[in-house]
Amino acid sequence: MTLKTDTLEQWTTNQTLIQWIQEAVQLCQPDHVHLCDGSEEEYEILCQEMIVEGKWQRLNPERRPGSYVCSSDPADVARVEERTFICSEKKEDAGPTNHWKDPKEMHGILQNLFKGCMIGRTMYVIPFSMGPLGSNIAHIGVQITDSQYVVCNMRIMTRMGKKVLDVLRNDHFVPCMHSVGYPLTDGKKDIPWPCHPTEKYIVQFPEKRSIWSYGSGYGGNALLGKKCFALRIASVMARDEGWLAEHMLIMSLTNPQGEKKYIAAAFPSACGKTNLAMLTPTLPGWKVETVGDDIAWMKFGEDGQLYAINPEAGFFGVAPGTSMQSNPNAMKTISRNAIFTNVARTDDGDVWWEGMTKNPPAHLINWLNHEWTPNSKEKAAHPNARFTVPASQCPIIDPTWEDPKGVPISAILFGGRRSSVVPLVYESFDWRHGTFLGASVSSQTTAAAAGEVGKLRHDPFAMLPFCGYHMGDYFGHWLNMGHSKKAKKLPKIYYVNWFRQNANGEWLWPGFGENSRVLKWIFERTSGKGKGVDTPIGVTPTPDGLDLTGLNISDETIKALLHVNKDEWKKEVTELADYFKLFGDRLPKGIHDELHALEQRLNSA
Ligand code: SAT
Ligand code: MN
Repeated sequence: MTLKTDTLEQWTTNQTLIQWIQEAVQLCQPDHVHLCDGSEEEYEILCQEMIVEGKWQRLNPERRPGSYVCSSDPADVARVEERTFICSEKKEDAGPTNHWKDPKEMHGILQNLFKGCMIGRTMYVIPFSMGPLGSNIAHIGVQITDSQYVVCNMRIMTRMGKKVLDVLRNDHFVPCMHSVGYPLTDGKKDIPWPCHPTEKYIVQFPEKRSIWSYGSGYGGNALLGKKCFALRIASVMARDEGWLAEHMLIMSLTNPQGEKKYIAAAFPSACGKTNLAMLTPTLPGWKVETVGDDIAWMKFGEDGQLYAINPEAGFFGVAPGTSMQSNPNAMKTISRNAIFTNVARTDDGDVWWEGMTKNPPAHLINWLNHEWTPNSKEKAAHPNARFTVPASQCPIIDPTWEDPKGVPISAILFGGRRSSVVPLVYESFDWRHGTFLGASVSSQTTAAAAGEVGKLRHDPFAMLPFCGYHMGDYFGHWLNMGHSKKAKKLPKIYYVNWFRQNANGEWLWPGFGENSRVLKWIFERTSGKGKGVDTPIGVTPTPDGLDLTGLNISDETIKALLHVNKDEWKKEVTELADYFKLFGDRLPKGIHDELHALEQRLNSA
């Protein structure tokens, strides 16, 4: 088909957009084109279409109104880091932590793959804003896709539709091309989860600020506003324009006196960002409210403080492990208007996953569509099963979460899953040391990415799979932000580890709501209070610095949690020095000096 210019001109005045859509139609050869308006009717029609086509099921409206469940192809369940490329003009600009291909060569590959890739399908065009419409921290993208699943998820995860074009007018947008790579050539029938069985490409062109994704329909591979735009492309924009695009939750903390502070925290995928962002404090009188659970864009404000927005409008959270015990606010958020992917279905038309209730239901249909009982060998839900839900439904959503100015950040936390070595919490000496802490994050891998689970890997700033340029330069950008002329009051930087274990492999710290005790210490430290003790790695709480009232935990356990073992840390330094060699002469001097200073403190202590 061809799409008339008149039709497009009635929809938008943006000539670049019109031309790009026309080129995409020519290349992908869809049967129809649908220009998304973002309305509820449009959403309903697509959901209904997917039900008729056997792709989705409606959940029991009495149990979970407005909600749907679907299962992906078992070969399309997580981000595919091996197939993710940063195609910068020069190889060295992608750096050693990214996969790179020459942009011209990649362009050729993609042209071949996308040729006719939407035959027999509808092409959807989705204008979306990352960030509140009109915020000067927000940016606009337009995604083309042949997946109804993607349209419905994008409607929850971003501000989407007609209202975005009104703001975009003739300005710049990030073009995001996506196809599941399953054309319905020669009348081939559609299947419940179309994707390409083998060919997958998640491609970012940083100089062109464009994204092409082929072959997958799942999460960060397909919802291109999220990791591809809001992190990989945005990190490049942020470097060039002097701001930060980070893999961080944003939350507020209010003390019993009513004083409120905002915190941002970076953890690798599936390490509890959503749980922390929605935490229910066990400490009386303390309150947590949620601004975002995955991504933060931060800019210095007029007053010299760092202000953050959540560029997303929804949560795409890990379902397994989410329960009324671990995260009651998430459970309430997903009580309606949610999309569930790769969870199990109960006999009464609801959903279930491992960890949702203490006792599993006697019978389920699992994510693979198989009959399931508690004796089954298979999992009920895939470990990376997800819910998609509007952030506005969170019972503790912060009243300022859509403030176009953003919220002022007092503390930044880094962390990962570390069963040993790393204490429960420590504070950096200053911004440069804090940047070093971010650079030194390592964590055990999770099911959020395809590959082995539980393996320790370096994940600097929790950005390893999401940094759109050379990681060494990214460290340098963080260091530069610290001496930016605009910076008057920098956030304090912390490293936390909820996952330390004893010799028997048992968690030392109860986690979840009890993490409020650590947050209280951080809150106090940012006010110049809170008792700390200098150690070679940073400032840890004194044993009485943490409020442990009402917590049944022994003195030894607390000691073990806060312990800094010099020999272990000397090994950590050797190992880090080895890792940093990867960045060659692009490792900034500031990071090198911090490593050296840490080594000296360990040797002289
Ligand atoms: O699939 S996503 O990339 O959106 C989730 C994650 O890895 O954090
Ligand atoms: Mn994430």
